[in-house]
Amino acid sequence: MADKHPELKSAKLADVSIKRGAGGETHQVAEGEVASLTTRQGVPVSDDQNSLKLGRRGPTLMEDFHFREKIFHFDHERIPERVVHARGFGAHGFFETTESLADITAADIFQRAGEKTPVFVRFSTVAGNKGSSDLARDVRGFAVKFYTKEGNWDLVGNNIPVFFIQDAIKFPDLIHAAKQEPDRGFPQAQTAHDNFWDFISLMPESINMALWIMSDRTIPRSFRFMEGFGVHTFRLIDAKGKSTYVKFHWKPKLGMQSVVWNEAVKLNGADPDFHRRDMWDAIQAGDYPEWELGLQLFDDDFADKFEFDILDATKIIPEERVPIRRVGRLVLDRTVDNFFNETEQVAFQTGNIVPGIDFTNDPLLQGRNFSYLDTQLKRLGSPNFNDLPINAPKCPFHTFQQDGHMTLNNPRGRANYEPNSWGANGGPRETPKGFRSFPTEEAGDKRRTRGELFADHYSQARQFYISQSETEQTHIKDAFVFELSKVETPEIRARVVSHLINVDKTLAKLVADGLGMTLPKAAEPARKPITDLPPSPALSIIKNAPGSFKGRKLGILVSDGVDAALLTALEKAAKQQGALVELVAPTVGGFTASDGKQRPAKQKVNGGPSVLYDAVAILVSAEGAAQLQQEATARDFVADAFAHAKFIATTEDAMPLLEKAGVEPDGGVMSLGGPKDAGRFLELCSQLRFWEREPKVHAV
Ligand code: HDE
Repeated sequence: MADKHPELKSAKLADVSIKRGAGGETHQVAEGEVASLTTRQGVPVSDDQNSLKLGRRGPTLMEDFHFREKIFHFDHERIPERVVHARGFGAHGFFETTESLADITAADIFQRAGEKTPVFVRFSTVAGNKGSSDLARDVRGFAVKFYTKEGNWDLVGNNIPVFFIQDAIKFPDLIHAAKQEPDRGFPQAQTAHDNFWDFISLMPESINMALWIMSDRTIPRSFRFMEGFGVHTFRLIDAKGKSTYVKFHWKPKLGMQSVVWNEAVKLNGADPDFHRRDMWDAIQAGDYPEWELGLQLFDDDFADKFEFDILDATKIIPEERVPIRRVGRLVLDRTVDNFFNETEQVAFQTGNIVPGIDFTNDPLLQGRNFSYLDTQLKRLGSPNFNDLPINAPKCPFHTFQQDGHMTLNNPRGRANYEPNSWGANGGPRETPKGFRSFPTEEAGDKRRTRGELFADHYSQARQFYISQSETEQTHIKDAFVFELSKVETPEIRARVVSHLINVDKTLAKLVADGLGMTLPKAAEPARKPITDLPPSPALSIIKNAPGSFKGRKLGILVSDGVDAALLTALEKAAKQQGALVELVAPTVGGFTASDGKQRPAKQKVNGGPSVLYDAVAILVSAEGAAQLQQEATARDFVADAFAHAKFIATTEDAMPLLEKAGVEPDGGVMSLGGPKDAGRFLELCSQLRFWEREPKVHAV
């Protein structure tokens, strides 16, 4: 990988020392060439260790401009975090158009197959503050900025294709209810509290989304293993002005995968940065995360026939009804140089669209178009935030906008208005190729109202539920029981269950049983639910498993005396599958394998619990097993892997540790007779989890 900071190359850490002179003054010594430290004015600094004082033990002097500048800047380092999606992680990459869509849209980005457009993508959680943990049960943001040749297009989506509310006017209420309760300032990054479920239970339009957020979609294994959605219906406009409706989908190349709830809870402690680290590591290792862009294209005829309103963001169009056409790929191949510059200062806006793409009247989207511009000004503090390199278009741009805080790009020359009569020196002019809104005819009374079909609140929630595998249905039930058990007001619990009865009676009954309450009366539906929508298998994660362990991580627990040939064979087999391996040992300094060779470990056992891995191998020697049996963290390593339905490889020597951890060997536990079995174990791992075990261990 190219060195991003060649100027620092010659200064190795060990080469730098701080020498303190007899008078307390210091100077830094570095071998080789390094840049001199200066103030922001470029004045070289001789001493960055001591403020300027009157006398050796005297007061600090006001004239110390270097100290004043340094502290002033530090005091102003923070900008307001995003009200929602505060915790995020971004990366650079490209979008490659794989199929020309010239017959459907004039958007420049979709004209030429094979063309690559630079992108910046930011993934996020919604509810937690900037410092919250990655594995919160939450929707994930999936925001993509395409730097196209005709301007920036932002597709600011989520990893769930529906939303909680139908009208943007309810967004502040939704977010207030989800975030910390205002009197106490907690709970952080979780919806398992009264206010959230109070709001949901009073807003039946959110019930479809409630099913989605209680599913495994909200605890993804990492950003690399989740889908993304534009959510709203947009328009594509061709060169002649014809409109086609579109819904945008991102399909992860490695397939979808989630963790189980008990694992998520433990991951938040073991590695609160689990998702951002995963993305960073994958890109650094050259395993570039990749998605395909899929389009669902349809016309007014379909929209008129469809059971739901295509402007209602609480509904999907099942893939089985309108198939997905894959037209491009998104590859993330570069980590940021600086988190703040790029990930924090990136300003996405739904209003950033380009010729050939247009909005619809989805009332949520309309409200978003107002909100994002507003929020960026608040966050970034100047109307010139678009001049930050991460936000500026990569195509030429010319406006008559000028001045304001932090101006970098003022118009050149005399003309700063239009029209003007300065001819060729008069600055930019309008162009017939410029953006044109699709000319829909709009008429009607001015009212606070919604389309009639928006009143259907339960039909698609039911469709989502019946589309899940049995394991996933159990997870949904368990998640409702978990969250509602944290709700202290019994009436709120009952109100949520009263809605679930309209979704699926069995689910409602199971949740009520889990809460130890009797089944309440069903809520009164605003519109009669449709109960015969067919299942949509595309909505299940497990039914669409990739059948590969590629991109996943195998954790191998080792000790002195580990069988070197077996270890090497497992490492090789994992590599062949495109999986990563991490060694976990009693000490991070390493272990001596059976061939007498000393090898380093990546983790000490208490810092590398099995929740960090997708499958584990316990290869400890007989002595290692005897020693580790005494350690709770080693027993947890094994017991958790078992409880989280992971595939476990073991040896006869290691078995006492497994027994002590309560493992009862089943089809997901494989005893390795020798190196020849390594390949078979990795094949087993391609099923990702041994779900048959789950009903027996029931780790929820
Ligand atoms: Fe957002 N949303 N949102 N949202 N949203 C923000 O903009 C808002 C909605 C989404 O990585 C804010 O820059 C309103 C749906 C993502 O920087 C803010 C409504 C979807 C991100 C805002 C919605 C999203 C945001 C806060 C209701 C999925 C993070 C900071 C109409 C399709 C982007 C910011 C990033 C961020 C407003 C609903 C996705 C306040 C008013 C639906 C991925 O402007």
